[in-house]
Amino acid sequence: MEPASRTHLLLIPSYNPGPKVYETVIAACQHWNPVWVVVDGSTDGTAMGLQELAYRDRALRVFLLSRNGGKGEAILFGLEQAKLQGYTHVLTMDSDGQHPAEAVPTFMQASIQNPEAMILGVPIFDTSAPALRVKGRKISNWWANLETLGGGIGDSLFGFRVYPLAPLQRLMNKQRWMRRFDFDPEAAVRMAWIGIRIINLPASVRYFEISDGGVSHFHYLRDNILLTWMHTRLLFGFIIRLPMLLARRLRHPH
Ligand SMILES: Nc1nc2c(ncn2[C@@H]2O[C@H](COP(=O)(O)OP(=O)(O)OP(=O)(O)O)[C@@H](O)[C@H]2O)c(=O)[nH]1
Ligand SMILES: [Mg+2]
Repeated sequence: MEPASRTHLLLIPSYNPGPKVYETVIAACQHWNPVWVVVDGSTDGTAMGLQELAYRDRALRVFLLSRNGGKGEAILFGLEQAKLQGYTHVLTMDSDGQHPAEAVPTFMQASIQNPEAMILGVPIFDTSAPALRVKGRKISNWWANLETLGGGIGDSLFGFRVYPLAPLQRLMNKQRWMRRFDFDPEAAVRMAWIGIRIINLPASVRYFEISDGGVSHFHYLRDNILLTWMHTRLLFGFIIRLPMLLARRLRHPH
């Protein structure tokens, strides 16, 4: 087992991922220590199974939330606990096996060498990725780059990232958004606004067939409405911050 990091934590929010979560979490523990899973009111029996894994693996800790609060809410819970334990950075990873556990050490090293920056994963899709989702991301990325005045967000939706803990927790506590699927894009944009440097690193993504344990909770209509509302409020935030963003751009043209 890896010696435990005291600064960098691997945080996995999890909502009804099905049995795929076990191999995901086992792979995570092979590449990092410590690993925390926040079970976000799951009803698929994985809370029990994950607790059993945690009995056997001291690198793993499992938190159970009794009610489903959404991805962002589960991450915020993890941030609060992590702060109490003295961690300074978290790598967020999905529980459904889509993110590459083997890339965790590279992402953590990038963060250890650049602690003031956030490390954003840029997805490398293979042929398993649905075309509609790949196109949808381009729209979200276009908006995110407008909202940050070309701030350099490589991908706005990909949740495989290392965040400096304190600024992320502060900005989440200041407002009540970012609790569901709006977490990933809004976190990237708001962190860029407060001047957190961005480092983009490639990471492979896999989409699994349902027969192979693939699970998605992305509801096309519901979540596109959520994301449209999110970009609307970020656009207002952008307009208010435009003078600041322009001044910053003039000081540091890239
Ligand atoms: N959808 C959803 N995910 C949650 C929630 N709470 C925690 N999560 C976790 O957030 C991560 C992302 O959820 P997914 O449903 O896979 O979303 P996604 O990967 O953006 O969408 P796909 O590309 O369709 O898989 C997973 O690890 C979930 O288990 C929640 O309330 N809803
Ligand atoms: Mg997924």
